[in-house]
Amino acid sequence: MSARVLSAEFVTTATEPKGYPTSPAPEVAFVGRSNVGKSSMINKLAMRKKLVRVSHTPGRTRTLNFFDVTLAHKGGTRIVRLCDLPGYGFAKASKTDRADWQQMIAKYLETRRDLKVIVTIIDAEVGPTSDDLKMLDYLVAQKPKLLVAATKIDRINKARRKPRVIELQKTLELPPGTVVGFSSHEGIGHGEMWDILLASI
Ligand SMILES: Nc1nc2c(ncn2[C@@H]2O[C@H](COP(=O)(O)OP(=O)(O)OP(=O)(O)O)[C@@H](O)[C@H]2O)c(=O)[nH]1
Ligand SMILES: [Mg+2]
Repeated sequence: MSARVLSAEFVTTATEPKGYPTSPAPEVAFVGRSNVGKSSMINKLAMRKKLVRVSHTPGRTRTLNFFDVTLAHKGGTRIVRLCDLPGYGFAKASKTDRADWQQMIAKYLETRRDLKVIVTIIDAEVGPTSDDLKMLDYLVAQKPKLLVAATKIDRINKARRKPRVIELQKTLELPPGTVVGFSSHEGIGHGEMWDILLASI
């Protein structure tokens, strides 16, 4: 990994544009099914164990949460803002909750000017669910660059990890290099992810 995390801090929580952070910083958003491992991924990328709360009950994250990570990169310092979004496909959520969620996420993803990359997280072992595919269809039509993280890859046999990432990339019909194998638990893929993110913002 060519970058080194110097510090990470919570910035703010928001549900509407008027609550978004106002200081300029390139932003990366993390979307994915409830419980897929979004918050864990942000902790791993920030090199912090408890920057974001990781939940055992799905559907815990209900708002947009912003975090600033400062990195040493190529002799300079860069700040990247990470946005943790509530997960989709939470079975117990009410219809109204789902509609609120959709509106909150769509408004953010479609209007946020500083948003440079959207990381869609799928479960490496399970592969894309129908909800994931719907989300990806919607996201490829958006402006920011799209990256897919196949997380919990620690659950796959070591020898099968690389072929699985290539298989997922082909299934999703995405260009090579846009699917990254990741594990928050075993620390796989965060260097590669930072390299791609820093090259894209
Ligand atoms: N094996 C394995 N488990 C993981 C990994 N990342 C997260 N988990 C587990 O998956 C569960 C959900 O993790 P979170 O990071 O809270 O998931 P989330 O997507 O933020 O969930 P919501 O906020 O509820 O949408 C927790 O029990 C984590 O310990 C991983 O890389 N490998
Ligand atoms: Mg979460």
